[in-house]
Amino acid sequence: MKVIVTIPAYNEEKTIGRLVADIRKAMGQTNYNYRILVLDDGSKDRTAEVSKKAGAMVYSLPKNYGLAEAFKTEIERCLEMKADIIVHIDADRQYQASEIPKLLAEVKKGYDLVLGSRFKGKIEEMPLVKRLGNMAFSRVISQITGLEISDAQTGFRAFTKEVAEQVPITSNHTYTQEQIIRAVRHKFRIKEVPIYFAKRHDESRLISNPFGYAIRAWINIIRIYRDYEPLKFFGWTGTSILLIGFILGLWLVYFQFFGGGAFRHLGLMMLDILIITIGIQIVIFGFIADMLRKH
Ligand SMILES: Nc1nc2c(ncn2[C@@H]2O[C@H](COP(=O)(O)OP(=O)(O)O)[C@@H](O)[C@H]2O)c(=O)[nH]1
Ligand SMILES: [Mg+2]
Repeated sequence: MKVIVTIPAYNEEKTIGRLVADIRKAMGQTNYNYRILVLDDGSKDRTAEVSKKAGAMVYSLPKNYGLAEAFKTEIERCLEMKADIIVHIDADRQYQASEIPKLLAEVKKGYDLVLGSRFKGKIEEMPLVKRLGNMAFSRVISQITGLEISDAQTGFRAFTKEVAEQVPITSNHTYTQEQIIRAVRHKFRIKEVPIYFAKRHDESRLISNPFGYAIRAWINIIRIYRDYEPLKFFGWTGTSILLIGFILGLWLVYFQFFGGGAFRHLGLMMLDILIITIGIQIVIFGFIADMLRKH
């Protein structure tokens, strides 16, 4: 069984060396055959150099592609290197390398995707906006998958090569959630394990301001619904618009009989026809999108 521990890193020279050492220590106490791969995403500091010195293999992208693209590359590289199990862990030492064997143990028991859950475990510190964002994402994912997921955005997970091969990651905004949704649809076995989440000692690479994060989180939740529940998404939008058209139509009918004739409000009548047409079209979009939906 070959395990590859893979780390996405963007300008993480301060922590990556110690993380690689932590991983070697934790994995050295097991009898897995393992390798460590740092996916350096166009870092401008000494991330690659420090990682190599600490004993990791390094794959450097020529420029900064962002975390989702880096995650796809990680999976490709790991499969090329014939990994049986892939462990993904963030570079900033917020997740504990010492807990990797705990995740691997669940894979050995037969789970295909094992998620380190911060909310089931312990969180040293997490800003409120992020905490709420994470909880909102997890609720949405639980609802879509019908599986109780407490931490859909965790950056600490272990999965088998079958998950890596069969679960395509296509979106660039929600890859953490996408892997879960698609793994459920492929009938893979998923397990959450409580883990410890430490405070980040310098600033987040992903989130520079909490307000921007909150807006992006909402946009992404809407995109998840659009992509994975298109009939509900367009169906509800279209039906709401139809309802407005219907109410306005009722008022016009009332006006026709009791208020001097609807034709005196020709503009409103035309507007109502327009609203109803738009509503119907959006519902039809829903059916088409449902037919073409990403599985
Ligand atoms: N490949 C890649 N990794 C990134 C990028 N931005 C952040 N990361 C890594 O993603 C992980 C999580 O980032 P972090 O800043 O800790 O996000 P937070 O914990 O959500 O605040 C860390 O390992 C970062 O180095 C990026 O643009 N590309
Ligand atoms: Mg972090």
